[in-house]
Amino acid sequence: MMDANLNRASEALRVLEDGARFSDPPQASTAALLKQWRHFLRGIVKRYGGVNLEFLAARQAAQDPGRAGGIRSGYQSFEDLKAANWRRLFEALRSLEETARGFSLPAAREFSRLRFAAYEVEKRSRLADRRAQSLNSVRLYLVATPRPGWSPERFVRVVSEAVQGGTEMVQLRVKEGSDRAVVRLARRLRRATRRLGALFIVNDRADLAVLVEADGVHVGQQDMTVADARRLVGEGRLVGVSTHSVRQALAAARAGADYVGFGPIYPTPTKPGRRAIGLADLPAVARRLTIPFFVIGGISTGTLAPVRRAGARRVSVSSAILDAADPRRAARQILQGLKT
Ligand code: TZP
Ligand code: MG
Repeated sequence: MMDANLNRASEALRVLEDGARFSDPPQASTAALLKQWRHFLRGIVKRYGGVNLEFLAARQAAQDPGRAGGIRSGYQSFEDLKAANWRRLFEALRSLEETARGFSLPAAREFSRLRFAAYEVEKRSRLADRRAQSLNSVRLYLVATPRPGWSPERFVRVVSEAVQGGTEMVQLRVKEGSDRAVVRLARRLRRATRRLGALFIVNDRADLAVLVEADGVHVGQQDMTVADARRLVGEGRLVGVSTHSVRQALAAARAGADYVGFGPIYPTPTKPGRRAIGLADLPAVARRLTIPFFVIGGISTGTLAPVRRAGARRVSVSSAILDAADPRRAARQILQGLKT
């Protein structure tokens, strides 16, 4: 049993390490940790009894009744493969723990510690996968700020039309007004986006994002850090970051952001006073960034062609949709421009 389960556990760890390494985006720190554990696992046995060779001598692979069973079912997805191997790891560690209780309590305790640590890492890794997956098909991200004089009803209607036109993610970006009014508006947008199947993000305020059950929070360079935002919204929600240079974009990814906004590419009235950065850095961002990036700032059907040529696949848009005579049509045309 020791031999079989040591193999089972370290093989599961190897599959999971590769799973983390070849995820999109790669989960480098998880891969490194799983590799450490694989070595640590062998070390436990060495430290408490050094009976590796005895285990090996007891191996009877040829007569193992489990051998005949073979492979009965396939995996539907990469996620299934990972989930199955986490289960295999837990089971093997539990079996090692139970078996070791017969000859070394300290070893049993180490197997148990490893199993509990693994529960946490599974959670971290699979939630990161789910967050990445939720962004996978998002091409058009509406940054929504109510216009002066608009009623909440009108604002929600315009955003809903944009979503019906194909907008897959919506950010509520309100820089003034009472918390109470912002929460009320956020709850309305949450309901509308949920009904229409779009992701919903709250700008700046991680606390409000959690409160209204948004899908995430978006922070700027002067707002709370990615780590702090993550601490508040948890691993089940997205954290996005506004970036204005390649360096900032790479730093955001390293800090654990799920996506970045990159810009402003063109001068924009939505962000007065911020210098446009142009297209020059886009190829580098496209090449070097492993998380999704949305170009932002002056994006409209008229500016899609050059940003696409420079490597952008996803866009954030505000005025070209909110101020359009027909927001649904505006969204549809931008999406079309991205896909053709
Ligand atoms: N951050 C950088 S540019 C920008 C933000 C919020 C505004 C984009 O708005 P528009 O109207 O699409 O240029
Ligand atoms: Mg901000």
